[in-house]
Amino acid sequence: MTITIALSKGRIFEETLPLLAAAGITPLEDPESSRKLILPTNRDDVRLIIVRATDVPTYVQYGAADIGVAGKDVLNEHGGEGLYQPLDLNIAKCRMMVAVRNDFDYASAVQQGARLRVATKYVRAAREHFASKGVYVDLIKLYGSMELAPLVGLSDAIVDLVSSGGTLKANNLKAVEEISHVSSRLVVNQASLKLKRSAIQPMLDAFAQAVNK
Ligand code: PRT
Ligand code: MG
Repeated sequence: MTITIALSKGRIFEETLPLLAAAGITPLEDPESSRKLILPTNRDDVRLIIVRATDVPTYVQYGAADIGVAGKDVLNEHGGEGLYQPLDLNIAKCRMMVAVRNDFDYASAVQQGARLRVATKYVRAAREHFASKGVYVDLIKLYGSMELAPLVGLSDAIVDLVSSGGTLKANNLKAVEEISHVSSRLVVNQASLKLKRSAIQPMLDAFAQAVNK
């Protein structure tokens, strides 16, 4: 019985390493230097697959991976179908915010009932947020570098993730509203949990213990 864990490169991989270690799992290669997409671990029965952050829920939903780690931002856009989400890992933390150019008066625009153009990768979260405020928006779907959109006139505002705030600052943007706090969750394929419980449950317990430390 092999357990496949889906992770994305970068911050999620880095911040998941100590949790894997707590479950006795050490990757034998570093995804930053290896070109392999399937990484062996010190355990014969556990392997890692390296996928795009937005694709983690899809691999787990279809059972191509048994377990994965994904941000709440990503899970909310995916919808979470077929995924058991037992644990908030409290890693890769940031906030989802509305941001505009420093010279844009967001409060007056909203108060005057202006129809705002909002560029974002998080169309679902943005739609829910502005609908709940009763603000009319035209959403423009982007796949990255949202910070550019207000600078070149593509949009009035963006919905993006902010951690240090350095990217907004460097691009003369300001955050004007917080939508949610974001961290990453463990996701588990529901069928895997039933069929491979003897291998998966001890991992979940070890992760939970490491998170609560
Ligand atoms: O980068 P790539 O296009 O391959 O994919 P990705 O951006 O989906 O992956 P990755 O690894 O960058 O992000 C994975 C997860 O980390 C996200 O789904 C979030 O849950 C979480 N996370 C935590 C973040 C950030 N912090 C973060 N700061 N994801 C992205 N950012 C970006 C943000 O979009 C903005 O461009 O960092 C920039 C802002 O950072 P500051 O520090 O300048 O505010
Ligand atoms: Mg990124």
